[in-house]
Amino acid sequence: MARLTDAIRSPSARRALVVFLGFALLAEYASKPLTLQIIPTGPSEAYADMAKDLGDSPTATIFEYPPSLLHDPTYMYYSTFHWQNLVNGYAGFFPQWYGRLTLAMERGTAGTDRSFGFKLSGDGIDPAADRMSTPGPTLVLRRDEPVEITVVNHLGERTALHWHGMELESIYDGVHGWSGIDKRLAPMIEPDSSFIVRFTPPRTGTFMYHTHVHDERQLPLGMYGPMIVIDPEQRFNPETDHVLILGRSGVDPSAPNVLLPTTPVVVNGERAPELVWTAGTRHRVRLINITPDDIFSVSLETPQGPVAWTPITKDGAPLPEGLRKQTPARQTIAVGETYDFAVDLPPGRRRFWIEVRSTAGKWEAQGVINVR
Ligand SMILES: [Cu+2]
Repeated sequence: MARLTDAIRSPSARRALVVFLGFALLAEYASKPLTLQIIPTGPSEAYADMAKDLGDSPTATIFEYPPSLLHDPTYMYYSTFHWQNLVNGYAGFFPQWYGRLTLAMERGTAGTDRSFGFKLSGDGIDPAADRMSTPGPTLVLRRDEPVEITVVNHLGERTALHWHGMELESIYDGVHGWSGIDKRLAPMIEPDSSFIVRFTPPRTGTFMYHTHVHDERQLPLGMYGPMIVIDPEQRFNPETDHVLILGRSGVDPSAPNVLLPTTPVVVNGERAPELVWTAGTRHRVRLINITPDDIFSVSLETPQGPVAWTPITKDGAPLPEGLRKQTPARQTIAVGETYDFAVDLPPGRRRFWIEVRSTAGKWEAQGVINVR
């Protein structure tokens, strides 16, 4: 067990942490269990949120990473806090060409349940799709293809955007005043200003982007969205590839900065989504939890019990063959986790339900999947 008892107070301490965690990953690669203790201190608002999240047990466990990612021990540092899979970036190579996207954060009609959303435009995006979406649109990126995303803030309040689970240079990772190295730190994105983010996804899988400022207010207002990475030779097929992203929706006007226990749980932004899947083929389900603070039990139910699915990846890391076993479709999922499953549907019409419950069994949300 390795411990960092010093607070991350200075840029040089942060740099040391990057290197330390790089080596920590190598230790993990050598199959030694490893625990890190991280005590955040710092002036930024996001930092205060993180300190609050850590509470009395600021312990983070380093996860196992596929050997293919360990090109260089200084690449990344990777910690979980109680938010599983929080990646805060690495220092590595930076390609010169980028596919360009603009992700504008927009304010919707005042008084609506969810008044924030995103508009996506740029390379490969149909200009007709230029409308606000809450939660944000699915970003489909290709492995090893550099992308440049201009994040524009039209919210009328400060924000910052985190690329959850993605390995990227630290400064782009959206924890303002903390992501980055030395004096080059991630800025707060002020109203009517923008920040350009550049990265190259190193692996395929399911990720997310989300606000890293005032989570209890901005997340339920819709400041999150799915991000998936596919193989360059693959084509994304929305008919068989489905995101189920869990969040909470809306803020109470009497307490607009606080998450209330009554704030509804939503799946893909809907309280009761209705989906149509094609019969007689294999589907991929990408389960994401980006509520501010929930652990759920999610299942695909029929009156006779759950359907079967096969786990494929966890947090964007492919599962070893031994774990890819067909099992009843029930999964516990904490904040910040992603799970991908394969679901083989036989020919013929049927109908099942996405059921979201608290770990204590309380019903939270339900969607319908019509198979045709
Ligand atoms: Cu995150």
